[in-house]
Amino acid sequence: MPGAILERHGDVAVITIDNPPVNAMSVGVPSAILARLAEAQLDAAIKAVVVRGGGGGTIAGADIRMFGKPWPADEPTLRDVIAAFETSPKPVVAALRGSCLGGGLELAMSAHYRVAGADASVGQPEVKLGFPPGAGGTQRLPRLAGVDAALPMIVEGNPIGAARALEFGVVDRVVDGDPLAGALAFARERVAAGGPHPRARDKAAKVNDPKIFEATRAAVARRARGLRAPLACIECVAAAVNLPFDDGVKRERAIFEACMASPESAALRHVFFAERAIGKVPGVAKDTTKKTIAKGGVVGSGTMGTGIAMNFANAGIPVKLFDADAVALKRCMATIEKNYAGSVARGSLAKDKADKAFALIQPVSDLATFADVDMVIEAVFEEMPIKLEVFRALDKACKPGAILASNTSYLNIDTIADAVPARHGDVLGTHFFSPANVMRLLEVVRTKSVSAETLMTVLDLGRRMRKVPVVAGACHGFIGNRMLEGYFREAVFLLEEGASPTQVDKAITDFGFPMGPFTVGDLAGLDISWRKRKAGEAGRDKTKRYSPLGDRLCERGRFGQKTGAGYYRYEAGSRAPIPDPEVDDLIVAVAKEQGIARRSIGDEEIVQRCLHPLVNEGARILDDGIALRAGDIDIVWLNGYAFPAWRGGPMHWADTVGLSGIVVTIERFGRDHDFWEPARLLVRLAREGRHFADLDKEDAHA
Ligand code: 3H9
Repeated sequence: MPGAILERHGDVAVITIDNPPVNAMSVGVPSAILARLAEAQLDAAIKAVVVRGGGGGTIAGADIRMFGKPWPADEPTLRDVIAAFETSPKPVVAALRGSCLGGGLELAMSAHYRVAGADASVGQPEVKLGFPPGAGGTQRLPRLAGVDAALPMIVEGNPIGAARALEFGVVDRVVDGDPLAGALAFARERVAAGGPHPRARDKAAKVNDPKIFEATRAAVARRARGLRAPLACIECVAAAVNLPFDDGVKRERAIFEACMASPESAALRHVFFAERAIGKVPGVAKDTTKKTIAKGGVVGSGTMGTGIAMNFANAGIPVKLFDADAVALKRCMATIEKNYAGSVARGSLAKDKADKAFALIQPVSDLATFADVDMVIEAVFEEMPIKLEVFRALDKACKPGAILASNTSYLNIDTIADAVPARHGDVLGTHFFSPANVMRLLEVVRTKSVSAETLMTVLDLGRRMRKVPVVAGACHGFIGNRMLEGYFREAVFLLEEGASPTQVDKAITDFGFPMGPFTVGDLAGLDISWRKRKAGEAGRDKTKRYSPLGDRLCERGRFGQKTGAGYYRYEAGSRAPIPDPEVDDLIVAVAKEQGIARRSIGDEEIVQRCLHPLVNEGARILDDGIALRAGDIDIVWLNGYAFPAWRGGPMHWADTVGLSGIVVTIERFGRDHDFWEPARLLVRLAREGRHFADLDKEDAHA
């Protein structure tokens, strides 16, 4: 039962919040804190109160699982605790250790004083969940720290460390080690000095830069397009400046409640839990023993190998980068050096850290040097015979038990594992996304025979590399790229049927993607998929509709941005897409050739035609067991394909649209178009009136 414990340290009562793992303010916690506080107030020997989080000290704020659910009528709330601390006749000192976030910081700011351990951090991350702080955070933080410091903290939601918090006036003292002793000493000092003890509510919220609100609004409009919560946060902080404290709190609460009820917040809360679920593999214990990855190896010094080697180095792991081609290897090391120099110049990496990481990458031209590495990631050409040859060579070069991973986007990883039968349990796929040192998504592809130990080790390594590792089963395109096929296919069909690249791209960016499919295609290079299509031409189902548009563009040398022309044209040195009449003519000619009568197409159809295939294929991927959860698919799309987070990912979005409506639309499109067959799982869920989220809940309770 979550609660709070009271201990007496001489004349100071210490209330320890006891709700592992993060001391969230779940049902039972506010009432327990209030009960302990009442005990302390009644005890005449107690002169002051210290409050802190149990375990590691973290106080993660309100219990996010409770949002959207009714709070029991007879249970006090966090706001009641805040009011009780603030009006306490005995001074209250918050002792901060670990992360003190959201309602945790709101609680701490209602205390008269705050003492933080040097490793503590404080923040108001609520905006990341789609709402502003709702228990006075937007009123107290600007009063303690000033608006110039508080506004970015609340609008961006990033925590700050103890030193910064001291500088801003959010905490009163920073101590080394456990802050309990420091908080006790501080409490006694304040008791000795006598009252009245300061309350955040009595201060004024000072503004240094008179343009700060205007500038922040403009920055939000640029960076957080489509998001309501950052603007709501600005409004709340403005209330701290313009209204008396109690009115500001009321204003904050009204805005908080409206935002909490928004689809944006539901989506972001879904993402919060989906992100935390990805590390859980059904049937595999979380504490499965992991292998030590102290030395890494990368085979292939192309674009992917370059990025992957940097990932090892960035995680502090020495890595050998192999290429038989000395010139390619030299070029790759120069690229890596340039990448690090770029990060230093942009200010995203300190020079000494960049130098340290670069020094961890050792170019090698002999695979025998891999004898001592714990894990190798192969990133050679995406062709099976070449991959098999590399794996056989690695089998000879590497020590027993070394993990051998293939960075493949499409190939059958089981066939690769079969090439090294003695190492079956040690082989799996690691699908990095380009540029591999930047993109956060990592699909960790299971073979039929991979061991739990290897799988959990690689998930762990992914996190060390600061990636978002998602488990995928072996199939063509795994999770993300398998879903992508329908998206691009329909986008091109829409051009033939009457839309323009600009119209399709705009409908998709209006939905919330940063770029539409044709801008993305031009950026990535149209020639890559063209080569793939040519290679697969013999196996293509000729009974189904096929658009030759992409081929025609490439035949004209229009490979995208790199050739100054693709679906759009580009001025030299510019990445801005310009509509091109030559492409419009080509589209009309191709449509005519295919016997397609062009018509006017609405944005709603564009969104449905491009995004319903994602949902449909996602349902098949779930049904086939390729993804463990619908939430995993969402995480893949948020981190690898820039699906707007505030829509929660394709599967969450589908839940909000309604699965039966999606089935109806798919069936309607199926009457006129090839490829539109509703997935079995989608039909079943729609018939049962259920959602993808219901499957994930079943999985979590299994
Ligand atoms: C709020 O406070 C609103 C207020 O303004 C007032 C309202 C009136 N609730 O991340 P981890 C779970 S809104 C419920 O893996 P870490 C998490 O799901 C809140 N559960 O650990 C996971 O569960 P499981 C504002 C929570 O050490 C487990 O704890 N606060 C909450 O890497 C471990 O989490 C935030 O937004 C929660 N608040 O990181 C802070 N927090 O094991 C959100 C965590 O079943 N939390 N869980 O998967 C975090 O940022 C990180 O969890 C934290 C620890 C940094 C604290």
